[in-house]
Amino acid sequence: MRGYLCLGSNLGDRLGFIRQAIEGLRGHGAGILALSGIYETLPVGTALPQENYYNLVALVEWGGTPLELLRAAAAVEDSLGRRRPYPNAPRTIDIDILLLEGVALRTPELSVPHPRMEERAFVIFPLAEIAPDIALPSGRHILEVMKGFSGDEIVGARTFE
Ligand code: PH2
Ligand code: MG
Ligand code: MG
Repeated sequence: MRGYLCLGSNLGDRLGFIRQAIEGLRGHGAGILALSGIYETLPVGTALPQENYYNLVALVEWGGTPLELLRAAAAVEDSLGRRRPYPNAPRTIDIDILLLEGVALRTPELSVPHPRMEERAFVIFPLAEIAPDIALPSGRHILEVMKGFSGDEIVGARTFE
């Protein structure tokens, strides 16, 4: 099945962690079909000041189940030294599942589509770059949702690789 993942890093060598995470996902059997650019974004929902994030969205092909993809993503996070001292703590890498073709899942462990994805400019801007034609879970077109953001949370964007 195809799916979209959002990667984020705001601790240490942010670009390096994003690169290593993509390689790690490949190593766990994910096919990487498309990558957005790297978006430098202001941290959202963090109590204390933090470094800006680097965010990127990837289109992947996955041969296993949604839970197996979640476990693969968690294994890559662990391999890159991810720690969880408190909610929304700075992180070397975060890999979130946004959408999976044909999947609607609500469990304590995994919710797909990602319940907050349409509220987040750091998700919608890179997603729109590689999926400018998709309808989002709400039924709204992605470009219409994008127009609702001021763009202030996006500090900059650059091509990747
Ligand atoms: N991830 C969060 C919380 N806040 N802010 C930005 N800009 N980018 C993120 O990836 C991000 C965030 C929780 O995972
Ligand atoms: Mg996240
Ligand atoms: Mg996460």
